Amino acid sequence: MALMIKGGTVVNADQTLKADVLCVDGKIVQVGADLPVPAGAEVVDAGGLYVMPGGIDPHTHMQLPFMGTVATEDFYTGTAAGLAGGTTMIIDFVIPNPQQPLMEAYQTWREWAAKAVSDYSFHVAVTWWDDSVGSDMERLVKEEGVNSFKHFMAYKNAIMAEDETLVNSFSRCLELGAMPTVHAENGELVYHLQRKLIAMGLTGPEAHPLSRPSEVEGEAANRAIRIAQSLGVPLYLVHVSCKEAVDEIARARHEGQRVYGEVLAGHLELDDSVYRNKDWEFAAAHVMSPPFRPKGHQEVLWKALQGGTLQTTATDHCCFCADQKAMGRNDFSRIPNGTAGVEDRMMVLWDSGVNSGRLTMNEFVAVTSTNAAKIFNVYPQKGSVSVGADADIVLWDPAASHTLSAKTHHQNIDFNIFEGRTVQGKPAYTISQGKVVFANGELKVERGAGRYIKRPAFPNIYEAVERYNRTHVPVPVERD
Ligand code: DUC
Ligand code: ZN
Ligand code: ZN
Ligand code: ZN
Repeated sequence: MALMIKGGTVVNADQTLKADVLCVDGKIVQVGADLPVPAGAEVVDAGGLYVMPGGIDPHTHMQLPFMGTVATEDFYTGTAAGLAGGTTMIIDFVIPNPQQPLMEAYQTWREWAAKAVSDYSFHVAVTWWDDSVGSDMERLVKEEGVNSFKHFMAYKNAIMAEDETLVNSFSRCLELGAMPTVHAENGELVYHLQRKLIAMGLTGPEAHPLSRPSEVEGEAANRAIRIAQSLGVPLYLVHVSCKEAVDEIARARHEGQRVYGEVLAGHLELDDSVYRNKDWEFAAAHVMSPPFRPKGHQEVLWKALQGGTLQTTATDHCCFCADQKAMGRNDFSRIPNGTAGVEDRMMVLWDSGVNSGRLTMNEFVAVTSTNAAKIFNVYPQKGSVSVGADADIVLWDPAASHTLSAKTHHQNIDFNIFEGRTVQGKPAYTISQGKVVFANGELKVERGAGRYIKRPAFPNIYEAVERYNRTHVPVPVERD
């Protein structure tokens, strides 16, 4: 099957050029000016459009069982919504219960994800520790193509990783050539502050941000970064939401540590006033962790993304509807945490990033796709419009506008945190595996067409780490 993308402007992270793109059997086989159209090829007119690598959302939670309920968006509806927004790959999270074998949880998530309509991959969470966890990590890296392990430093009495788990798992990541990642919030402090606020009679969603202030994230970010430094392992921080965490990452990077940071579209755009809205349902719909931050943090996050302290953008897409949020009517700490965005992320980033002049188009591609592909080691199979890459492409119309709304979005949730916002710039076509799957506002997806993408361990980073360790061997003092 051949697809010719004719007359567009190819925008990659590293260059922009006028070129046609020929896709055959799911791969890009030619990029160049005035390519002849092979007999029988489908032709898409990309005049006036930007031909960019499809977005990669490195942080989603489809159909996650969490806080006594299950996220409404499943792998079918969620990957379809992603395609409608130009995102052609997600990296979701396998989250084992404490004491559950990692391999068992991984198999469950693989079964759930078999209905996905776009390509996907998995990070696996390490929520507890014994030697069997270390063995499962080895199998996941060597046999299953999992090269990143997530650690929740929050959610005490559930999935929180204690320091013992962090140290053992980070150390195992180093041995295996895998990337440790953290949700950085001090779960002990969150638990303490939640109980204190409730005892004071603060039971509504306005207490949610007060129970997880930015210093709680700063402490955990610093702790994870220092543990990674002590062990000599790289580290990726998911959903960096505040100045305190940005400062820790910037400091570590200035000192030569390999630390990476992700920011969510929501944290860039919204502030904590949403939690003080008079409408309980509106406020509760925004409950996610880390929470939206006081005004001022958003600009720090934008500057960190522009300056390279943060490299990737994501959504933490985790959908709970009003009936589920209502579980926390009398206690904000029981409101299921999560907000949506897999469909909205690229449009919001383009509108607030490119239209405002904060990001060049190339930088937009880097932070929505290429950097995630590089950090999670699927580049240039993903994150690049180039010969040999997967034909996961978005044809972007910079002139078209679109109003984000729960009334029209494809996400399986009754709320949109960007409700009513009109953005300029949106996908005209989304192409997955060389097929047009979204055009003129219509999805044409096939259940189960998405493929599980293996991500090999990181030889480059880890060879450098090993060389460094070899040249910095501690020497005992000779004594008589
Ligand atoms: N935060 C959320 O808001 N939802 C899912 C998990 C998380 O860390
Ligand atoms: Zn998280
Ligand atoms: Zn998450
Ligand atoms: Zn519902």
